[in-house]
Amino acid sequence: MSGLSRRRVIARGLAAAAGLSGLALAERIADRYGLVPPDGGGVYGPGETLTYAAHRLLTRRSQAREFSPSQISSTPFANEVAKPTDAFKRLQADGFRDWTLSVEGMVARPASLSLDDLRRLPVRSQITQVVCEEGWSYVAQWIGTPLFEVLNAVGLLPQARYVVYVSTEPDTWDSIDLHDALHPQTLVTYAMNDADLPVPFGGPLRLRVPRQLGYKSVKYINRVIATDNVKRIGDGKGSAAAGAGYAWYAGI
Ligand SMILES: Nc1nc2c(c(=O)[nH]1)N[C@H]1C(S)=C(S)[C@@H](COP(=O)(O)O)O[C@H]1N2
Ligand SMILES: [Mo]
Repeated sequence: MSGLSRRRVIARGLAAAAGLSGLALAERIADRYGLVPPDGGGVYGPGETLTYAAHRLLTRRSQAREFSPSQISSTPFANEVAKPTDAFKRLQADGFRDWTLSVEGMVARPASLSLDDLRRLPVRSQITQVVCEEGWSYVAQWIGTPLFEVLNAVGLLPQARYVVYVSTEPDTWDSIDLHDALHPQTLVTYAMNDADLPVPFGGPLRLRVPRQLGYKSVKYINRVIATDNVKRIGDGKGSAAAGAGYAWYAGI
């Protein structure tokens, strides 16, 4: 059974067991655990809320699968990206010396971090799979600092519920809830397979969210924004991909 249909069955089972309609169950679970997708009760309606809530309940402590070094793909596939902007090319010509990650929003000490600043934070390396919604995947080693280390460094405020991350690629941004933002496998990644992260794979900086589909792992990030609400950003669906019809929550 595919992950998606398995989740549907689980969600239906939960609803049946509780003797509730989808909407009532979604609301009850969401209320109880604070599991509300940014569009909860809105455009996506109860189906999305229920899938998200059911998946979250079942995977609260789960880790994305990690692989052994011998399983690293010898020919990882870099998906096509938009042509780099002139601003990106200027930064690249200088070895990304001036690349910064701005950390802003609901944080005590907003900061602009260079790649060297990020390299000074605790390092984590993990071998995980990029899984594209189109059906292909590859395994690579990703090296960086957990997003929670960055958020701790700037003092995440208690009101924050989501973390938005923005690419230098126009109209490319996404968001995750705090569960994923603070998860130890969510990595601000600057290296891959023991080398600086190559540009086709998102260099110099990419957020790896290995517990969700590949499109949540946005390349070329230069802004991270902690917020309590994503409704006022873009078209209010929590990400550019969601605006284009993909699920905001893409757990695997
Ligand atoms: N900036 C940016 N990030 C992106 C994309 C993109 O087009 N632009 N594509 C996404 C999609 S759909 C997938 S499946 C993965 C692919 O990662 P890869 O290029 O390392 O295979 O990157 C994601 N991150
Ligand atoms: Mo993808």
